[in-house]
This record gives sequence, C-alpha cells and structure tokens, in this order.
Amino acid sequence: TVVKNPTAIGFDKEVFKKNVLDNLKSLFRKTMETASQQEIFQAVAFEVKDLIIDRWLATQKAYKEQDAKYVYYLSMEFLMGRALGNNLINLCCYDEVAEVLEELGLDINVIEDQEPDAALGNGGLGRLAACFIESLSTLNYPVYGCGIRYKYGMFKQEIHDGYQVEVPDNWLENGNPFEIKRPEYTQTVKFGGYVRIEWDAERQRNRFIHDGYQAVNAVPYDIPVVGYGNNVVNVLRIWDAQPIQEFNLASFDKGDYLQAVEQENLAKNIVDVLYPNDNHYSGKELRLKQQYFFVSASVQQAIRKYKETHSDLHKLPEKVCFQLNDTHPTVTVPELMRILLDEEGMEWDEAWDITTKCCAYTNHTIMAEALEKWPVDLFMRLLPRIYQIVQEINRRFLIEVEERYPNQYNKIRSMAILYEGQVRMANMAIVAGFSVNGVARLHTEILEKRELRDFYEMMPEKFNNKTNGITQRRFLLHGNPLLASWVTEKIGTDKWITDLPLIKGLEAYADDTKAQQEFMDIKYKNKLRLAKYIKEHNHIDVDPNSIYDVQVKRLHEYKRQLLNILHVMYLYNQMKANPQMDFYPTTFIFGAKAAAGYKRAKETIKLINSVADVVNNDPDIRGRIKVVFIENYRVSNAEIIFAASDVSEQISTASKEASGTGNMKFMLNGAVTLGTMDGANVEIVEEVGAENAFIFGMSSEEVMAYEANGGYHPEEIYRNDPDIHRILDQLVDGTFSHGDREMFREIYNSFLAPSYGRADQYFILKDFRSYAEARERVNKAYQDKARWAKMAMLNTANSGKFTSDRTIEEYVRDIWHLKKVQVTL
Ligand code: 26M
Repeated sequence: TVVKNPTAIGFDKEVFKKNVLDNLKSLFRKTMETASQQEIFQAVAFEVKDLIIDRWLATQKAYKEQDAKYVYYLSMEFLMGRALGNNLINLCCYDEVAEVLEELGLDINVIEDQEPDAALGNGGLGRLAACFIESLSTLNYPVYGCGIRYKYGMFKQEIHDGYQVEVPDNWLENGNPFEIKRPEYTQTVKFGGYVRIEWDAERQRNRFIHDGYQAVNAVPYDIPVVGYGNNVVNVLRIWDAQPIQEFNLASFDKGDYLQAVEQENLAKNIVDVLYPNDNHYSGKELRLKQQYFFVSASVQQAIRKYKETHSDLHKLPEKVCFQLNDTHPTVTVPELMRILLDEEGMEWDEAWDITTKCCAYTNHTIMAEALEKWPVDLFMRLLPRIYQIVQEINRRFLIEVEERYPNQYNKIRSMAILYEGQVRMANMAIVAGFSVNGVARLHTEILEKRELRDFYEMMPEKFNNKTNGITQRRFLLHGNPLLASWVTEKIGTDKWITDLPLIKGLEAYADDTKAQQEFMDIKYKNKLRLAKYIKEHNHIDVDPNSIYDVQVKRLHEYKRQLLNILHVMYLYNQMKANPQMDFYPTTFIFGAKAAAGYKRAKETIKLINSVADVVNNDPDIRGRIKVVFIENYRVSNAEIIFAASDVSEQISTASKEASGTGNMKFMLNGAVTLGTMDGANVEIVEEVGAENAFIFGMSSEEVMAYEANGGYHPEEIYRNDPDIHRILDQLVDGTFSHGDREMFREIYNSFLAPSYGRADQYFILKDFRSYAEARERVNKAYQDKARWAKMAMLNTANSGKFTSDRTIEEYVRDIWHLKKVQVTL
C-alpha cells in the first residue's frame, strides 16, 4: 500500500525488529529459528501494543483535560475480527512492519493469519458496533465500547457431509496480546433476592433495600481501538465475571455454605458463551443475566468516572450518553434509575429527567421473532428492584397515554411496557430514550408508519434515521490493498482513507479503457487469491475467469439463500436440457452460519452443499456452473471474499432487511448489486444509479399488503410454472439427495403445505421469475467486458456515502453531541 504516515514519525524499523526478537526470548525463550509462527505473531503483537500504549495514555489524558463528553456504546456484541493488521494500518506503519518481517524472512500475511478472529458477535449488529468504534476513534471522538468478554465467541462452523457442525471457539486459548486486565475497575453486580422497604424518617420517604441477593464481580478487560493516523486510542471495555471471593469464607463462617457455592456458580457461567442467534429472541434466563451483568457494570463505572471530576449528577447528560445497540442493553434505563434513586437518593422526577436525557436507542430489525419480551416472573425473580422500577416507569407512562388518548385501549395495548405478563424491552427503550433511530431510510420509514406507528404519532421528535456504514480502513485498505493503492494513484490522493466521498474521483475513469483494464486486472488477482483460499479450504477448483456471484451473510429465511439455490437448480435443469445455451460460466459462492437451533436454516445449508455435489460433478455441465459453500464465514475471510466478488446477492424479502452492511462492503470493492429494494439497497441504487445495479422483485409495499391479507397462494405458481414445478419436485424426488426423498421434504412443504405459518412466508416463488430474469441480465452484462468494468468501477466510485465515518458524524450531530479531541504525543 502507498499509505504514508503522518504520525509514524518515531517508528524505527531497527528498534522494532530488535524488540520483536527480545519479545520472543522473554515470552517463549525462543529465537527466530525455533519459534513457531504463532509465537512470532505474539511477539509482534506485543510490540504493536507497545506502540499503542503511549497514544492510549495521551488520549485519555487529553479527554480528561478537556472534560470530554463520552458516548457509551452498549452492545452485547462486538464482531471485531482480527486486530493486528488494522492496528498497523491505523498506526500508519503497516508497510514498515511488513518490511521488517520480510527482512526476518517472514510474510506478514502468514503472521496475520495466526491471529484468531475476535468473534464476539453474530453478524450485522455486532460488526456495525466494531465499525462504529473504529470510526469514532478515527474522527477524534471519545467512546467506550461496553460489552462482554465471552469465553467462547461465535462458534466455528465445520461442514461434515454437507451438514453444519458447531465447534466451540476458544479464542483466548493463546491469550489476547492486545487486551489489558483492569482489576482496579471491578464492579459488583447483584442478582435475585428481595426488596425490603424501610421508612426513612429523616427524609420522610421509603427506602428500598435489596437483600438476600447473590453478587458477582465484573472485571473489565480493555482492548485498544486505534484511530487512523490521529494518535487517538479509545477503549473497548469487555467484562469478565468472577466470584466475589474464590471461597466465600465470610458466609461459610455464618454457616451459609450454599450461598457461597451458589455465588461461585453464578459467576462461572454468565460470560461462558455468546448466544449464536441472529434476529431471534429466546427467553433464556442466562441471556437476561448477561444483559444485566454488563449493563450494570458499565453504568456503575460510567457514574463512578463522572463523579471523580463532577459533583452534580443532574448534569450527567452533558458528559454521558448511553447508546443502546438494539434492545439487548435496555436494562440500562432502570439500572440508571436505580442508581440515581437508591444510591444517590434522588426523587423520581429528577432521576427520570436525567435518565431520559442520557439514553438513546437504535432499532435493528422489524422481524417479530427478534422482539425481546421477558416473562414477568423470570424478570422479577432475577432483578426484583429493577422490576419495581420498570413497573413505576410503566405506571407513569400509561397515565400519560390515558391523558393523551382517553379511553383508547388500543394505544395501551400497543405501547405499554408491561403487557400480558411480559416486559417489552423495545417499548421501554422508546419511552425512556430521547432518540429512536432506524438503520436505513426505508427501515426508519417502516418503523414510523407501521411497526412503531403509535409511538411515532405520540412522540415524533424522538425518531430519526441513521443509515448504516462500514469502515473503509478494514474493508478496502486492509482487505483489498491492490484496489486501495490503485484508487490512491487514480484520484491522486490517499485522503479517501478518512474522507471516502473523494473516491468519486474515480468516475472520471469510468470510460477510460486502460483504467477499466487495470480495475479488472485487480479484480482478477483478488479472484485468484479467493480461488486459492477455496482450494486450500474446500478442495474445490474454481475458475477465476468465471463470474463470482456471492451471497455471504447469516443464514436466515428472510435473507432467502433458498431463492438463490433454487435458482441454481433451475439453471442446472436449463443447461442439462440445452447444453448449448448462452451462459457465461459462473461460480455461485455461499457463506453462512445457521443458528444452532434453526432447523430450516440448517436444512438450507445441506441443500446448498447437496446441489453443489451434483452440479460440480456433472460432466454435462463442464464446469460452467460451480457452487461453493465457504466454511466458517467470518470477518477475516469476508475481507478476502468482498475483494474478489463480481456480483453481490442482496435478495431479502423487501421490508425485512433493516439495512444490510455486507451490501456496502461489496459495493466498495466493485461488486455489482443483484438485489431487492430493501434496506440500504434502496440508497445504494440511489447513489450508483439504477443502470449500475440489477434490481428485481416485489416492493416492500407489495409485500406488506400481501401480509396484511394473510399471504398469497404459492400453489398457483407451482401449478402454472413448469420450471418451478420441476425444481420443487426435485426437492423430494432424490435428484440432489442420492435418491433420498425425505431429506428436503420440509423445505418442499414450506412452499405448499407448511406444518405451521403461511405457505412461502418470504415470497420466494412469487419473486422467482423476476429473480431469474435479473440473473439473466447479469449474465449478459458480464459478457460485455467494458460495460461491466464501468459498472463495477462506478460502484466503487459511488460508495462514498456508506462509510461509517459519515454515519458517526450524523450520530454525533443529532444524538451524541460530542466534541472532537486532538491528541498530540
Ligand atoms: C436476541 C436474543 C437472544 C439472542 C440473540 C439475539 C439477537 C442477536 C443479534 C438478536 C438480533 C441480533 O442481531 C440482529 C442484527 O444483526 N440485525 C442486523 O443489524 C444490522 C446492523 O444494523 C443491519 O444491517 C441488518 O439489516 C440487521 O438484520
């Protein structure tokens, strides 16, 4: 890369080299000759941490001097991926370190490959959190990312006989060279017990005393989040759970042996594992424990920090904003109230005034099954004092609703926080937050007009849109160094690294034959790199000259991987019937993890692999269609995949994908979107122009209209469309299952005779013809090399809007009101 460093001054290659060798000795008692690649990674990473430390100290000092306002980004998930390469990039010494390693006979890519992904997240929501804290650092804004230090992150996926097998992700096995344990900031979090009420004669009011609880210590680990070239280092603070005392002698003395053991057990499993569900709620007690655990620790710490330098908690909103990443951290609201009421002795109204000025909520989904609704009995047993506060919030809110809408019970039914024995977390977040935002324009509109209509009508001023974004430092500069250097050369500056809209300068080259050639040459090299990866990991040969048509994302019915693979079956049939058909060779690439308990999703993975088996090995096809399922899709291989893609499959049922962010990563890397008018696709098309994307399918309005009428009749399509009839029948005639007629029966039934719910809920058959036609347009378009090169280049050129830097500036302007802090060494 051609990144020249404004702040790498002070980086000395020889010193770095010597220190890495010293680290090898002191950490492992080894030399370059005897050390493993993993050990060398550790030695390098420790040295990089050293480069970070001074900037880290300087940043925190600058924040303190300026009495800066912080945003606390509260999230159950941070899908960070690997740190080494991106830290080097943001420290502006990637090339220098690559040279040092080369001089030592090492390949920096191989060293980077030693690092496990920090996969403390499922998918979009967790990766967005990671992009956001990176952008905040790059833009000089103070943030604490607050989360959980899961012992096991997102499971590793292996494919055995076409089926997904989940393998634990022991990511801390070799330690984490970038983290620092901060036992001095330990907080105590209390669960269970009961609330005793005492009369406080002096203040003439009740005091609420939480007793008989079990407590856990929350011990933070700090991970540095380095800004690009600006000396800023923010902190991702993730909490580990520890028993209060290894063996609680105090309670043992009192004969309370069980209490001691229980506290130890409670601490043991809280942070064991990330729930691997994406867009799906399951009312598990342990999940609520995780939520309250990290929220209570984070809020307590925020207040403690504030009080170190301020005496008046009424001014907390001037220095602190809690951003709730979906409803998962919504107990922030009653927890902050608890601290202000019970520990700080405030009156309800003053506590409420502060709380509502500190909390803001982001909604990431309209999928009904993702809504968090906790059973009241579970909630009050685990969090008795918090529950009382929720009741009071609800009681006061319902009085407001009644005043505004007398005798309109429908308003209470839709907006109450406590309803039919459940605590509705989204309603609490909306009532208590001063801001409610969706993550793409269409998504926010759907929230306002439909899902949250009553709230929007009652409090429109809270609602706002923040279209998602991604960091170009990871997804272009690190993931696609060839294209990154080329962009810099073409537009004559590397300023796009922190000002992505400058990439529009590429538009000047859209019709330039030489530039088109260069662009496609880079794409080709990246396709070779992915082909090599696939060969190594899947033992499949793919043709780097074929179209790489890619769908990588979590497996979910609404994302419609099934539509994609059904269409591959259709194409296969076409080609078998007409071997001479006009068709440009295409490699259909999938990557997806299914939630461990999501049966339909797992069947879909098996179907993809089964179709791959048949199609890839059918001599009649002559390699013109290939299907590849990439095992263990994650951030680190995503970077390689985006760089190599020609076609970006964004085919969710319109209205269901809140935004999507993979769509933006593809676009940035010059892949052309084949998609529905859903989520941020709408804005992508707006930026790049409809002629540079392939759009198909029903609109969100059409989908919602059908849904309002109870669905549609897929069996009519099945009866009238012989090609569709055929592929559905092939699910149950053994064509793709070695004669097994039952293997895909449930998928078949889901279209025609579902055992529950509506037939073809996600309108796969309804959109099939339009999808097939769009895919034909893609195939034709690719055959015109110049036209394709232009389209691809225009996608990169028009991706400027989708940087998370823009998104963060909008959050700062409308919600957080932070000030930039300059850091000098
Ligand atoms: C809930 C309860 C229990 C266990 C897990 C969950 C849960 C975990 C993750 C629920 C939802 C989760 O993530 C939702 C998500 O990733 N949403 C995506 O957010 C992206 C960033 O805004 C959007 O781009 C995607 O469209 C949206 O699907």
